[in-house]
Amino acid sequence: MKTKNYILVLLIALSCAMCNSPKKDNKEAVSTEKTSKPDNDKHVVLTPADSLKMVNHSIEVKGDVENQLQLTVDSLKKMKVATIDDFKVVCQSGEVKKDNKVCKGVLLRDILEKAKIKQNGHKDRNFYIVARASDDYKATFSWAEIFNNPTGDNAYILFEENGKPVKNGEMIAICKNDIKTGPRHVYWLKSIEVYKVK
Ligand SMILES: Nc1nc2c(c(=O)[nH]1)N[C@H]1C(S)=C(S)[C@@H](COP(=O)(O)O)O[C@H]1N2
Ligand SMILES: [Mo]
Repeated sequence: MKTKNYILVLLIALSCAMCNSPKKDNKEAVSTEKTSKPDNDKHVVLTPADSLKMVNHSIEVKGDVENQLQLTVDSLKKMKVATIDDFKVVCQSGEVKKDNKVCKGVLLRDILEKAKIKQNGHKDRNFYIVARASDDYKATFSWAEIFNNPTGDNAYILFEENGKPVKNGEMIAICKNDIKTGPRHVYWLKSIEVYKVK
């Protein structure tokens, strides 16, 4: 009787141990494909004709705003224009893509104040702002960065570089105090979109 019980306990223990053993077939899911990945990091150079198709003559300010705006270079020039000195565009890779001596632009904050974010009381502060380009490249800002942080004094919509109209579209979104300025440097700018965090 005693040995029978002993064998029973042993069998139960053994089957439990087997249940907890790691599954072998998980291995496949971890395997990575190194060869077939598209190279999303490359900087595509378009033909002048294709590049021209990306140009917008105005940018739309839309989303959770009281006043939808269509802004042109001319309308930006009528706002408070700032001069930005020595602005470098540095890619995530560390490569310097552009080294501007002087730029002109308007604070993103001034534009958002003109559009008036639809806030429901002073605690309603969880908004994100997307600067979107024609090629669907985009950069994101937060309400707190723009209205309650030094970044608000450094995020601009540029229309002039070194005394000339900007290249690659007519307006560029930038954030001067970013560590790498390439990522939030949005050329072919098409819209500034305000959304509430759901
Ligand atoms: N519309 C748009 N803006 C963009 C990009 C892009 O692909 N499309 N590339 C970004 C990157 S990764 C960098 S480093 C800078 C400079 O890129 P450039 O070398 O293509 O000018 O612009 C940024 N702005
Ligand atoms: Mo980049």
